[in-house]
Amino acid sequence: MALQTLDNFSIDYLQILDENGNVDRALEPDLSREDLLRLHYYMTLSRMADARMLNLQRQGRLGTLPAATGQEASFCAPVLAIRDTDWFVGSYRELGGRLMRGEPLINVLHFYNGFEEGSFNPESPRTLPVSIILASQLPQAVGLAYGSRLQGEKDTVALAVFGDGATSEGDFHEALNFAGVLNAPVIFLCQNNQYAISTPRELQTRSATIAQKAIAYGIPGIQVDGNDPLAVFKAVGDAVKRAREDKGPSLIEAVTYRMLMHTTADDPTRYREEAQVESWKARDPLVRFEKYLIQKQIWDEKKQKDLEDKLKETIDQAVKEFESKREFKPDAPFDHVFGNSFYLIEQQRAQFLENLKKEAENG
Ligand SMILES: Cc1ncc(C[n+]2csc(CCOP(=O)(O)OP(=O)(O)O)c2C)c(N)n1
Repeated sequence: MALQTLDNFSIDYLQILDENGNVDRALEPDLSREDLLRLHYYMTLSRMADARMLNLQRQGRLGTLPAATGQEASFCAPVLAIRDTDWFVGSYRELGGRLMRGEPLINVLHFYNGFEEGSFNPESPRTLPVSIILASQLPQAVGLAYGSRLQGEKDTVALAVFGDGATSEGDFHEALNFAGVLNAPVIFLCQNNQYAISTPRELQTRSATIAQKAIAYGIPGIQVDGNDPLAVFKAVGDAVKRAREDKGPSLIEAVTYRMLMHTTADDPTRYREEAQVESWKARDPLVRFEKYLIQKQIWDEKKQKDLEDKLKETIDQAVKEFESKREFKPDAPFDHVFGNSFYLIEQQRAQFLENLKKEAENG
């Protein structure tokens, strides 16, 4: 019997705004001036806050933090495509996206200084806190999306964000499988920033793209230029529309680049060439977006300068406030393990407080 071909597949790549600011008019999303400026505001705030936090960390005024510079389009544009009533289920490299979801900058500063209080965001109860355990947030996103439907919310969706390294975790595959089988309204957004700490994308998976992993789970997958805010917005917007119409989950691979270190505890010069970093500088999402806004005649150099001055003040104010309040309950993390008090956790809390006391006594 002759061999039969059971299936063929192809994966699309989407770019709308190229490195030089040229836009494909046929694909250009119809975004209002207000939305475009909002997106630009948060991308710029994210870039400036990242730089400032890195300085604070180097001065010993902040703990370890992950650098977000270069990935602003891939984590801000998706937030523009969802509603406050949708779930945002991220990991730890979505600074501007979280700020867009209403997280105050001071919370970010508290979190990266080790204070659990930074995770508390009453303004946006559907934004989950930072998740450090890779891919662990993905099955939760499926549960939230599926659960919302079961509870009668007709058009709520969940946006789940993770890195390329997270796709090697079992949780990623379990989440995609469950989402497919349950037809859960989830958008899986992979920020492929080329590295998982020092592991390059090529050593992460033998698949030519991460997007094609969707095929195995029977859901749509697309690769987009992750430094093109218009392409990211369109791909996420299309996936959100499908999810709201009960057409199920999607996987989007946003191809981007981590311009700086993995975290402040990392030295990227040990595993990647400067020439590679330079080549990605030419694809900077902010430079490209500003060219686009200038072409549309809604932006200019003076507005840029005024915005940067204003954001500097906003950041200064948040840092000042952050540094004026440093006294927190040291055992706060024990409060949030379970909804109710649990004796084993209480035993550990008591031991932890006892140890702290001893340390203080011993100087
Ligand atoms: C389950 C698990 N294993 C290992 C780690 C340690 N770790 C933290 S970040 C990281 C790399 C993650 O890379 P990627 O998913 O590509 O995201 P990126 O940091 O590049 O944004 C690793 C291995 C972890 N946090 N969780």
